[in-house]
Amino acid sequence: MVDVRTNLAGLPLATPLMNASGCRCTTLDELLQFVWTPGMGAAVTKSMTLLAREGNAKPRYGETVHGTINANGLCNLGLDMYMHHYEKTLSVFSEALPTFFSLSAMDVRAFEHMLTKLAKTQQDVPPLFEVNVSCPNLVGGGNGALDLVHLSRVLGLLHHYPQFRFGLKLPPLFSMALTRRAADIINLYAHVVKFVTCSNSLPKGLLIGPETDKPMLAPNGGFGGVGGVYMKPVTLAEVHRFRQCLDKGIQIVGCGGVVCGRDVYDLLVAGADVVQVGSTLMHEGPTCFTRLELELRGIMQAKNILRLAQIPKLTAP
Ligand code: RRO
Repeated sequence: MVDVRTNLAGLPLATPLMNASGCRCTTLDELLQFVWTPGMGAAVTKSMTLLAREGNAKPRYGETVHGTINANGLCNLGLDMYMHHYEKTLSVFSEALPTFFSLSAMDVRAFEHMLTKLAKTQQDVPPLFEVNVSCPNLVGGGNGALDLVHLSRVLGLLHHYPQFRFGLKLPPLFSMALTRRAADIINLYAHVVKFVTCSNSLPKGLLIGPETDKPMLAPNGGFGGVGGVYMKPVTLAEVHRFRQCLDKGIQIVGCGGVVCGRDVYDLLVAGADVVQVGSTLMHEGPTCFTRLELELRGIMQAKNILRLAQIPKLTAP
């Protein structure tokens, strides 16, 4: 019998599969759907800010057969509402499905506000957070590239909250030189940063609507974050590069381009410990996890691989 159990930052996971933040995880109803669906090992919320946000004007999401584009603009219910949902409902299911928060903020002070609130509350809060330092779609926002100074400041802040464990969601970096620079900084904070998620959507893409002959998205001149099949080779490369540069104690969450069990398996070979699913979850709904788990098990069984740790890993070139 193939065993696909694993862990993320020490939390036991029934499978290495979870949603990508932003995909069907903004409301309590959406998050509860995950609890009832076999195949998921963990879940993460939509990136949340201190105060609720409406997000960008619609249409802000588009789909083709190869993937998706979005400029959602960080629409979310705000930290207080997610804390309420966790305390009242999600924590009850946390043993069956560990659910953690994705945190986002415009600057380090806003991150500090959120973390102070989480640290001071008497309520039950998740032990683990994915910190999103890569939102590509804010109107008038940055260019979607990683800002190493901002990253260092955020890490300096996380260091003051040793009671929590953190992951960092990064944009695609596209080069070994930049990956090394980012990893050198992150490795200094291995006591609080337990995983790196690579990557957020491909920033500033453009897709044209086949009916309208115009950009699919209204905000930002039609530019948005691209996910799905378009991303798979980028994700494999990001995961492979980060695995070579990060301390062994820092896990990697691969995100981008997973459609079938073979895509999950490939990301595990490239060095991912856990795999997130975005565009496929948007298109197919949460039952994609049931299918992906079965397909992954089938591939492992055919290769006579009985546990995830036995999957052969790529070595450095
Ligand atoms: O809400 C968004 O527009 C968004 C975010 Br915060 C993100 O991290 N990645 C993305 O593709 N969209």
